Parts: sequence; C-alpha cells; structure tokens
Amino acid sequence: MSTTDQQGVAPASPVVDPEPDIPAAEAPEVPSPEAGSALSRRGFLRVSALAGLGATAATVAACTTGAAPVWTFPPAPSIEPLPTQAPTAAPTEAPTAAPSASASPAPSASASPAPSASPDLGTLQPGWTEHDLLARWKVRRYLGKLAVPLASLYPPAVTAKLAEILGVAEDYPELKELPEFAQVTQGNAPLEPTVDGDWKVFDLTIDKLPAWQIDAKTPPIEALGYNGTWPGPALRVTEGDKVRINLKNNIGETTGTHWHGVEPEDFFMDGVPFVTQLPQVPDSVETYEFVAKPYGSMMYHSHHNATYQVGHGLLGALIIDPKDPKESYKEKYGVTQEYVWISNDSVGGFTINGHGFPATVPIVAAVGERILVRYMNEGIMMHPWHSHGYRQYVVARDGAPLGSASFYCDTLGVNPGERWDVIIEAVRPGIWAFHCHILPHVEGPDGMFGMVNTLVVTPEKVDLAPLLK
Ligand SMILES: [Cu+2]
Repeated sequence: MSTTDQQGVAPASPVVDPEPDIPAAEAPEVPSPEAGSALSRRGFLRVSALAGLGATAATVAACTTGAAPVWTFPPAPSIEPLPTQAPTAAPTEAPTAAPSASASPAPSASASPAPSASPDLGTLQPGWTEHDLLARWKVRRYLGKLAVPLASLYPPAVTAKLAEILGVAEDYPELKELPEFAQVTQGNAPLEPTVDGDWKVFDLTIDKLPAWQIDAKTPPIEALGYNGTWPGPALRVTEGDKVRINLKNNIGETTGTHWHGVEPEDFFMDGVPFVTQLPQVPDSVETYEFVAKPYGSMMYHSHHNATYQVGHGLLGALIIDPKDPKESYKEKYGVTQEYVWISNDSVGGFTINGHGFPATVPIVAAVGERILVRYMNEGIMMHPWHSHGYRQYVVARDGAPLGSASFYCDTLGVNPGERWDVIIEAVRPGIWAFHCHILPHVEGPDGMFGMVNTLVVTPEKVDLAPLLK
C-alpha cells in the first residue's frame, strides 16, 4: 500500500519531527533533494534520443520536494556518477522468441506459472542463455513504461547504464506498456467508514474472485477476497474508536472473521467459529463490534477453514493509529510514506499483497524521505525480508512499539501471524532490490518471481500518477 501511488492508498501527510528517535549517531548521510535533478533530465534526453523515446521522456512529471525537512541532515555528498558503458557486443546467436519448456521451472508453489503468450524477449548477448532473456523480461515487465522516465531522474551516466541494463535500445514492447503492478487489481485500498452515532462502520463483502491475477501474464487463479480484492481494503481507525464491521458472506460456504491483534472486551467478537460464534453461513451478514485497542499494525482474516480461505486471499490490514498524535510514526520518526506488505504463500505462490513479481508495487521515494513498511505475514511460513543497500530500523512488533529496543537490520524474519514495522531512510539514490531471502521464494530458472520488489530512491520527488495513464 503506497501512500502516493494511485493503487488505492491512504494519503500521507508531511511530517515533522523535532526529536526523531532514530539514534542520531546512526543516522546516515543524506544528499540534498536538489542533487542531480537538473542533470538527470538532460542525461535522459540524450539516452532517449538515442533510443527514439523522446516523447516518453516528455511525460516525466517530477517536482522538487516540498517544505524543508525539520530533520537536520549532514551536508550533501555528491552523487558519484557511474561509468559510461562500452557499446554492447554484436550478438553471436540467433534471437530466441519464446521460452522453451526446459527453461521453465517445474510447477510448484515456488515457481511462477508459464506465461500464457510468447513474449518478445529480445536478443541473446554473448555469454547469455535463455535464462538471461527471461530474467530481463521480468524486470522489463516490472518497470514497463516507467523505466524511461524513472531512469531520466538520475545523472546522465546512471541513466545510460540503466538503459543498457534493460536493453532500451531494443525498443522492447514493455517500454510502451504499464508496469504490471498497474495492469492488475491492487488491494489495500483505504476504506472510509460511515458514521453511526459514535460508531465507525465498515461494510465489507466476502467474495469469490474467479480470475485473480498474481501477475499480468500468467493465467489467473480462483481466489477469495474482501470487497473484491486480495488483500481486502485497508481499515484504518484511531485507538479508542468504537468500530462496527458488517460482513456479507458471498462465498457459498461458512466463514468467520478474526481481528488479529485487537483486544476486544467482548470475546464473542473474536471471530472464531465454534469457539466464540456459530459459523457465518452463506448469504448472511455478520457484525463485529469492538473498541479499537491497542494501537498498531493489526490484520483481519478468515478464521474458518483457514488453510483454504486465508490461503486463497481472505486477509487484510487493520491499522489502529495511536490516540496521542505524538506517538504516530509521522510525528515520532518523520515518516513521509507508508506501505503495507501482506505476505502469503499458498495458492498464489509467494505473494506480497496478492501479487508476485513482476506485479508487485515498487516503493518509490525521493532522497531524504523516511519510508514505513508494515510487514504482515498471513502465510504458513517465515519470510526474511532483506533490503539491499539499506538497513531497516525496526520500531514495532505486533503493533507494540519497541522503544529503546528498536534496532537496525538488513534482513528481518517475519513469522506467520506477526507484524513488524520498519523505517527506511532513503539516502542513496538508486534502484535497490528488496525481497524475501528464502531463494526458492524469489528466483528460479526464468528469473525473479514471487516475493521480490524494489526500493526506488530518486534524486527528486516524482509523481507516478501521470506516468501510469
Ligand atoms: Cu519467503
């Protein structure tokens, strides 16, 4: 759930933090937001002219960051330009059009299904095998037509190197297509409650999703969701709110809905059939009421036939903001954007928010931003989330603030049922891999898949919305 993209996310407000809790001694150096911005567009125009992509470049919608951050950064270091690459050697093998059966992994939960259409994979380079073409194709699909405008934000040498890595000179089809995360339906859309007296009321449906797309190219699967998406909408309330949630059961079988992490006074609101309630029968509406506490990252999910129902997507985020604004991540740490990553690992393979790479939503941050990621594990196994190039500052577990026990790491194991909140300070521009580090969950003979994403740190703030039309 990004707060800035158009994938249905809660707006984030600018943040102020006179006394951030991230230990000052560990605060990394941050270049100024202005660094590299003027050069970057010139540089890209040069590359795009070479690739015949000037028109795409014109769609870049970038702006400089807004008010000066209250957080005080050290002097800006210069961004070291990357060396210009030598021209690519002429190919020595004939182009390969479609992936062969032998290049695809055997079907399993850890492998992405074979694509349904033969893609244009481009030309084999010296020393490459079909694996390389398939692996590059995944990244081309991930970035789609964002590749050129995003690359253009960096200094010219960086832009040129990114263009070479992706093979932009081939003018491949995905350069004109939406990135896959924008081709598929994304969940986690914020749902505004209605108000009934002093109750905040959420109306949800429990639905069959007959053709849910894990990514845009593999055959859709039969899944389940709340309000038509997996994950369901993000429910957001404030500590102490009286919350009422009405759920209409449209899945043709019984269910029950659990509010994971919430401490309801009335245990009959806990959502466990044959423990705290009778099962919710098809076509009925079940109502749950509780006072929202404690604050933190919570979840909601089916608690009935759960291996099947949660494994198929009956899950969502419930975020309880602290009543005291001073305890919020915005106030406390200067967070400017937040993302929810709900992992699952059953019928759809290894997924973040119901999608596998390349249909995962990238984190896009300008230099100087502080990004909150709320990991939520609704799967059946642990996933160690590894951030390249950055340490994560781990500030809460299961909603409970870690306070002085907060810590830095670059790989954080998140067990089933757990929620961990981490903050990443985006200080070094670049496109950084960010993935589960159980390798069969992320990479195979046809490239990366599953629990893979990136942290894209741009020299200046970029508005993706106009680029996704
Ligand atoms: Cu994993």
